[in-house]
Amino acid sequence: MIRLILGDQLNRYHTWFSEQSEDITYAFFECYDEATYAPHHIQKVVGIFAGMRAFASALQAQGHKVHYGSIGQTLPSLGENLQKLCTELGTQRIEIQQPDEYRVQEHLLGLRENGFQIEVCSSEHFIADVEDFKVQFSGKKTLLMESFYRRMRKSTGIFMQGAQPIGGKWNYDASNRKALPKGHSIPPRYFPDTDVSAIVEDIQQANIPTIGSLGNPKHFYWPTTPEQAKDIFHYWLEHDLPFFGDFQDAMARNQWAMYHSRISFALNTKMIDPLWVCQEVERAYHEREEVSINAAEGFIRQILGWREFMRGAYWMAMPDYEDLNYFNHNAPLPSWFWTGKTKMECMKQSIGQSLDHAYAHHIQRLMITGNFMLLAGIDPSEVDRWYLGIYIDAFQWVEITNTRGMSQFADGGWIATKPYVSSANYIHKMSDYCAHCPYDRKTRAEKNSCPFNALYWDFYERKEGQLGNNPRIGMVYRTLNKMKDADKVALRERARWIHDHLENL
Ligand code: FAD
Ligand code: DLZ
Ligand code: SF4
Repeated sequence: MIRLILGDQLNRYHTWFSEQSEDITYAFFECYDEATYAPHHIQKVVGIFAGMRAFASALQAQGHKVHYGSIGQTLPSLGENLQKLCTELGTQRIEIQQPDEYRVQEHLLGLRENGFQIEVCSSEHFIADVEDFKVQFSGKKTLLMESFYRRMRKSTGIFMQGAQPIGGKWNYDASNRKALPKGHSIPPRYFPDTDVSAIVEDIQQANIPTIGSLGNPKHFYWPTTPEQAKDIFHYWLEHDLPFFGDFQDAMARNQWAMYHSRISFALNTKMIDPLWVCQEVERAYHEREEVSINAAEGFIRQILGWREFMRGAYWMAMPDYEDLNYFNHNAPLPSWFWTGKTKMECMKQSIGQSLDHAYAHHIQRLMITGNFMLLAGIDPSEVDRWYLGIYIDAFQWVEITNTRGMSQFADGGWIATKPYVSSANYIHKMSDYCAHCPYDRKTRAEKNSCPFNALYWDFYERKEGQLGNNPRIGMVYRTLNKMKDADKVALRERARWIHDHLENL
């Protein structure tokens, strides 16, 4: 029998590995189709291959039988590789862990049509049950993360005191919106250090097209083993958690991770366990005075709440979700998204660091790049393609729900209760970007006015038919209605110019 291990199934504590048998071959395939279904960042491909190779070696060292197909030696697709291995081993039986992506699930289950016996078991990673999620939200026009999150707190007992939330409130988000004070310096971060030169060579020889840069291949700084992932997390827990709450939404030039944990890659590849992470944060809250309730609850909410919520939404909505486009947006993505070469400082910083590190934190993804893409009317499929390729933590279940749903409102408000757009006001409040930008954040319709300003008002004006009844944005329409006609005309003209010159911003 073959047991397939996908690049995002690096869970060493899976019950599969508690038994050892000569009849079981654990199979890993680095393959062209998986490495290229999106324009992947080099750090993402390297990180996944390095994680797979380390896991395969660990299993071998424990005495398990392993078949490892390195890139360059494999056939293009997972299915072709599996069929070939089945022939070699003289078996038709393949066990898989539930894949996280619809595309991969369909591809693997499709092998049944060729006579293969495919058994599916749990990946033993996620906390929530997808079927319960579907029951909770069946028939709902809008999914409410908050109600899901409270259920999760109650069912796991995480951050609870009996039946009540610790501190008496479920959610401390309102305390998590501070900008960095002037002169605040962020201490150095902890990074693992792995030599990935051999993997980089293999990727180059196999002609895998990638985007972004790698840095020094002798010092790869994303985790490739559970031990490294735990080291990053524990360092963050000790040094950064106390600041995480207050500055969760803050942005600063040349600070690519701020106080964020950088554990999404390790979580999504299942190197570490999400429930354990939440328990460790809760323990730190109880044991250390400097860990505030808004920091601890805010972090737990991201994992026990948002991450599990997005997974439930994904499996409830796929495959139709891939085609939703509520606003019928169809503009192409400006080419500078692949180079970072724009005059807009906020975009230059957010895209530049994404290309350099395969990472941007949540507010950069939502309120800088995503904000701009929605205001500019970019085709959501192009938006998805960019996010799915560029971020080291991007796997479709958590990418598309955040991008097409949360950020682009392409599902008409199923995941997000309002579009996440802003003018320069918000960006200026939360960052130092505007102070270093050639555009004027204060004006709306001048030649050098910040592009976000005209695009923002014009977006709401044009979408009134689709958004006008949303109570969460009544204030915007009241302000818009009070605007002088001449100002509106000027805004429309400036917005039109921007839409026509997206390439040149
Ligand atoms: P921290 O800020 O330290 O948060 C801790 C953990 O909480 C994260 O590691 C992550 O597992 C979880 N988390 C936080 N927010 C979310 C969220 N909205 N959805 C799901 N989990 C969350 N996250 C991904 O893992 N993969 C993606 O492809 C992805 N694409 C995104 C696209 C857009 C447009 C937006 C707005 C957000 C996206 N996110 C995605 C969510 C979030 O931005 C990242 O999880 C986070 O930036 C990862 O960095 P971190 O580990 O330092 O996070
Ligand atoms: C993302 C990725 C990449 C780049 N390469 C591989 C690979 O070569 N082999 C593999 O098994 N998985 C890879 N992955 C992850 C999968 O493409 C896919 O995104 C996840 O398994 C879906 O949950
Ligand atoms: Fe971004 Fe506008 Fe601020 Fe420039 S002025 S950094 S474009 S928000």
